[in-house]
Amino acid sequence: MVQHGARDTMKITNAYVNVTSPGRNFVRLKIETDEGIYGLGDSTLNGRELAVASYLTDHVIPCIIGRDPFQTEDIWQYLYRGAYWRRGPVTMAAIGAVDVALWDIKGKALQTPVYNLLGGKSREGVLVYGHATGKDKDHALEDVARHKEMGYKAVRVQSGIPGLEATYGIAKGAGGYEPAERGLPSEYEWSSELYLRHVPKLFARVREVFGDELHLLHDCHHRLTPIEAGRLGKELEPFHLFWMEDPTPAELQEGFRIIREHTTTPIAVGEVFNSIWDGHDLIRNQWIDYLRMAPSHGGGLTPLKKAADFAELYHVRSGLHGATDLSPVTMAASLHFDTAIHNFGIQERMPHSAETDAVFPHHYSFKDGKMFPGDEPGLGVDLDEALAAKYPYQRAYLPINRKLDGTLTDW
Ligand code: KDG
Ligand code: MG
Repeated sequence: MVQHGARDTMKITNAYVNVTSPGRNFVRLKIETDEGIYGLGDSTLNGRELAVASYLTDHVIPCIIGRDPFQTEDIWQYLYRGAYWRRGPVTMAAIGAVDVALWDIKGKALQTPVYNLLGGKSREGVLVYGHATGKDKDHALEDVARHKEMGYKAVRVQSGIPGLEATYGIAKGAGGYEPAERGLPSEYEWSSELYLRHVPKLFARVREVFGDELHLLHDCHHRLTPIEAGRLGKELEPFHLFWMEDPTPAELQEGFRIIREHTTTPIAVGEVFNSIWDGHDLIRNQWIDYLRMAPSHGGGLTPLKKAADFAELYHVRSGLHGATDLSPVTMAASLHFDTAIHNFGIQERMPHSAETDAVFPHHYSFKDGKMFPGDEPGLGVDLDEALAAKYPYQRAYLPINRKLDGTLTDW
């Protein structure tokens, strides 16, 4: 084997994209090298998968053949600066897949898990939160109890809202919900008035039944105005939430100042960010507490480490997005990252289906409310290509949400 120290330069010889749909769509990049080592990246962009697949196949892969896969920094800058058209979810998901695949290669070549390349272990196991949902308060409470039994120490709680037919983020049958639905986008209805009336009652009940120990989280899915979010945060204060997520859309970063001025409920934001610049003001003004950008959407591990180090200066911790549209490759990359960085907060865990897990065999695991990346060299995740080929892409979208007067919500 080539010694990687004073090593010969390894070369990228081939790369290709695979779109597979074991229950839901995933876009996976494989980068191969002249030493037979390969790396995997995830560029799944929920509802826009084929745009990223084309961006990679048609525009990125031809530019990386022949390069040294150890040059994670230079290749990232080459793809980011070199494109001229910076940022945006499609570009950054594509760059993110390349970057994560290169860290996987580097770890395998050096025979060490990726967390060792990011600073080494800062902790044994990372605290994760699961999703409890129910069509009403009582069903949500049952699901919280189920999560406690599974060992979770932190649970996100969402429930149907009295007066609204259906709400995004609530499981339709038994088990969890799936963010994207096959076919053209379905539509849900929304009323901030009904929602704001309901949520404090939900959390009052959860605390009454489960006491103070359990960490509780809640996702507003960007639907409130800043002043409405301030009101909700204030009303939730007696139930001391771990966080209130995406209270308002973050394009107007200074909107968060209003929320901060009205409540001490901690705020998490960033699952739709694709660059540190999306949250730069939020962080430096200390308007948020947790940054949710994940490696697949945020351009890879290279920029995410910089974002975490910047956030650390302002007491902002990580809370990486981990819904089912982030493939096992991203889950593995996130767990290595969470294990290594100092300002880790919590990691989202929405378990993948058995079909998905079979397509992406992996070494990470869950026990007693924590996840562990495993100690395999690289990321410790693979793709069963033959099995993946049995699940061709199927059109699927995130749903659309309309207010009761028919106009669209922010999301
Ligand atoms: O693709 C979007 C979903 O991942 C997102 O809606 C799920 O809000 C979500 C979350 O917090 O996991
Ligand atoms: Mg969310």
